[in-house]
Amino acid sequence: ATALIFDSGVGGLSILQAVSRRLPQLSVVYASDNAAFPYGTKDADWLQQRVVECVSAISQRCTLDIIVIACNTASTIVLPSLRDCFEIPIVGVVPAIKTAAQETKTGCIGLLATPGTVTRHYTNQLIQDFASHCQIIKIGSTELVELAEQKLRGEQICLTKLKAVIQPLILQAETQQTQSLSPQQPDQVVLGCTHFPLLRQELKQVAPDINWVDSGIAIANRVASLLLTDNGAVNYSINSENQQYQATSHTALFTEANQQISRLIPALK
Ligand code: DGN
Repeated sequence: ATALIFDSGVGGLSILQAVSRRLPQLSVVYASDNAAFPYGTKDADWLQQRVVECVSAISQRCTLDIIVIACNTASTIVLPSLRDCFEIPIVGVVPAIKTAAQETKTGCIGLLATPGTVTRHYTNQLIQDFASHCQIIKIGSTELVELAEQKLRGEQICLTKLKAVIQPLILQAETQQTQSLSPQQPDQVVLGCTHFPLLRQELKQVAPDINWVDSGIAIANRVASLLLTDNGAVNYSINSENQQYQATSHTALFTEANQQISRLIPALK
């Protein structure tokens, strides 16, 4: 069996990493629509059509058994159209609001995602359904997405830039600390963009008291449950050449990114 893992850029590699750990021998096609990067600022209707077009084009070139939209920005709008077009399982990645809302001790959680994701109806519905008892600080940032891309290109990351983006979360924490009681301090922050777990080390460095919550392991478990048979037998083929990279623009970056991600694995826990 072959899984497609799809994102606008390198963010989906954080999902690929979790999936590959759970199912080490799964054959994976990682596809990046880097010609249309970044997705976070694109119009929702345009994006919906674009993702369906890309996935359709890939599915004509390889036989797919499961599709993982490893992008929150796309998943919050495109899953119903994809399910209309394909009969194989479609797994989407959406912000782990439910987990953060369950884990918070302070009653305040953060959502760090793209400008698209923080404003989507889908996201607001998640908040209403699972976190209506929490205070939420939402930050939509394209800058962090760029920083993650830079990191995977092997470039130096500017921590001052990163800190400036997440300042509302830290400020909140610092203000509350000085007042010594902290019912509204964000202790759980959702990484609602698949690029952001790639910056986990830097985020921890800048805000060590925050627990950064992502969906990687949950997605890997979901993929495994869809690919493993009821008695736990492996329902996918073993393939030594089990990862390939495709992109709508040049692909060199992805070969590099893949090497980078191997080096990052210990840091990503
Ligand atoms: N990695 C994507 C996400 O999870 O939303 C979006 C990145 C982008 O293209 N802005």
